[in-house]
Amino acid sequence: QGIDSMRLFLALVPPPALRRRLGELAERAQARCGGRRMPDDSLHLTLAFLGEQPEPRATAIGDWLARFSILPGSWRLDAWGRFHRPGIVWVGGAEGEAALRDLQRQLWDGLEAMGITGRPDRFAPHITLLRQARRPLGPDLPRIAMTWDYTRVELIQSVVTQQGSHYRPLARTAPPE
Ligand code: 2AM
Repeated sequence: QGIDSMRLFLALVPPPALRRRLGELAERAQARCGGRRMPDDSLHLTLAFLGEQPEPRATAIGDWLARFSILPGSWRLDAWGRFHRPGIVWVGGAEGEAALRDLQRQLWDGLEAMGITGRPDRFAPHITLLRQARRPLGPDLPRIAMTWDYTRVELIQSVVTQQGSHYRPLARTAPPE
């Protein structure tokens, strides 16, 4: 990671009350599955992972995002899930996913118009709670019933350090019209 390049992504960030509830779920999941918990203040839904971008481009993306406002939506969280290779344990849900897919598509249309590549073939909306979990999900995990009402997308820098990565918000979409 060079001094003039930044690792960036676009994400929805849960409001503090939801973040705390997700943090409690992460604690329960870690007791069951092991692995490393995402810090509460890092919990998010990635809409677009941009990878390393030169600093002037980060500024251009931030300016573009600030001129853009999104259609607010609600995502119903009611499911546990797991990606095998990196031992990721996540939460998500089908209700409200279509709107997230539309949002992801719209964001990538704008990013591609700016010359950014990396649009994924598939998009599986999820909130990562654990990484490197070794044990399987089990029936003793709590039932999830939460609603995430979102109104804006943030541009976030992932600063990678020896202690892990931490996230720095750089810009956000305009308030909904
Ligand atoms: P994850 O939570 O499923 O691991 C910041 O790193 C965010 O971007 C994380 O939410 C991570 O998703 C996602 N991310 C990291 N590297 C990625 C990659 N190579 N491709 C797609 N998404 C990535």
